[in-house]
Amino acid sequence: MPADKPAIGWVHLGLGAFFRAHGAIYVAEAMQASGGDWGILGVSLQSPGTRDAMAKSDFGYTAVELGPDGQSSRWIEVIRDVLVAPENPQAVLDAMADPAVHVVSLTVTEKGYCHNPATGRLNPDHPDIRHDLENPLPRSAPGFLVRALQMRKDRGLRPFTVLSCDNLPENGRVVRGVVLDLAKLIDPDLAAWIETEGRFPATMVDRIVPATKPEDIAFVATATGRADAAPVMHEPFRQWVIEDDFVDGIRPDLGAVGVQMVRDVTPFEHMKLRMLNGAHSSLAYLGYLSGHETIADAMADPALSGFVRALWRDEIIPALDPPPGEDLAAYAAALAQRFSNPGIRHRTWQIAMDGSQKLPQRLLATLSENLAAGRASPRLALGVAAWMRYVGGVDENGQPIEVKDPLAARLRSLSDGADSPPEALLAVTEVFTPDQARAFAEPVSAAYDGLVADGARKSAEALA
Ligand code: CS2
Repeated sequence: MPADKPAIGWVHLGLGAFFRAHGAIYVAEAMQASGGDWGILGVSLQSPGTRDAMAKSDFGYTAVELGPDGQSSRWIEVIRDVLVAPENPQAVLDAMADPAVHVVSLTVTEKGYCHNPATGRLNPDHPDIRHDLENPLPRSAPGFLVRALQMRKDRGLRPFTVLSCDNLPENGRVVRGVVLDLAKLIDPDLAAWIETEGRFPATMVDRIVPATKPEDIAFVATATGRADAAPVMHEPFRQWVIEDDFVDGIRPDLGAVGVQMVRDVTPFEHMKLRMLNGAHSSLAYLGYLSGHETIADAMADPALSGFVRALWRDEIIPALDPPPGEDLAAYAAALAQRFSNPGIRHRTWQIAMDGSQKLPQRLLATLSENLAAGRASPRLALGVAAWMRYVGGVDENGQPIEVKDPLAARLRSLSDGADSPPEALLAVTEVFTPDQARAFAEPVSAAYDGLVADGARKSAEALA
């Protein structure tokens, strides 16, 4: 690499398309605007695919913006290197313990936190956590954070800021909680140091970034004349709201490039998780069951777009406090446009993945608050029931569904063996709290029966 590239100051765990199309671009722009050594070291926690593809172009990549009326491409150079954790976990720890590194960000998806989604606490029986308790070379994201912080403490260094960029409610508090829970089991003094010196700002991240498909790679080669094995495809919109609480205040000048640096992320995060992601998951299950391949296809169907508009208006917005400067009706209208963007081929099947980890923050919190306030919520109940039909593993034409979820096998057997699948699934405590199971029994069972009798499309249309 030429010497004029910035030194590494930031490590990212879980280097997927989302971070490369969102956080990495903001960091690159912040360096252009205000300087600083914020080159990024990417870490893949599982497989070498991204590293191998990116290495061919010295870790530069194309970011393609897919607008409703056409595309534009940019070449992004901010990632300096990519490590594959299972190949050499020590090299990852050494990089994280480097004094020049000040921020470690994560996109490891909901399940990567090894926590119980219903409670937000570390699951000490998770196989990777059990491994990480007994071995100094970790496998899990919490394990890497704790062991690297331990090295920094032992060397007399300051901790790095831990920046969760996953779609979890209070993601800063969740990652802090799992790190502290694990550190306590390893070394209480370490846990006490992290508790007082560590910083875990909460963030709200937003940009629709469908998985890169083989035809996208071919498209980029034709459009740019450059063979790039790892381009990212994204919509024009982007938003990043960050709680401004970094270790010793050290961070790139993100505020200069449109990142909202705020004191309290919670209202932004509720708005985004419940309105964007809640609607996405509802459209994913109802859309898949209705035979729609992508979100844009589902939005082109008046039954589903009418359903989702009514879901926002009557069931989600009434339960939200608008964040400063945001108008929720306008936000919903903008979401409808973003979802309808025909340039974005975001598969319902992709969003349907890992529902057991996503449902609590996307749909269940709103449903419980509405029921407690006496607001009937047939659309939220239908979204939950559609998830139940989906994890049953058979579509409305009797064809198998390839369900991807850490709990897939258990959900399937509970559903198969039950007289009432909704009742059996409501008892899964990783997803539903006992109070929710009680409160949801009637509306979710009614919605489920409707799905069995009438199918997803008709059920949605009746609520459009
Ligand atoms: C989607 C999100 O895959 C999913 O579950 O709902 O990835 C969504 O596209 C992003 O959160 C948008 O910011």
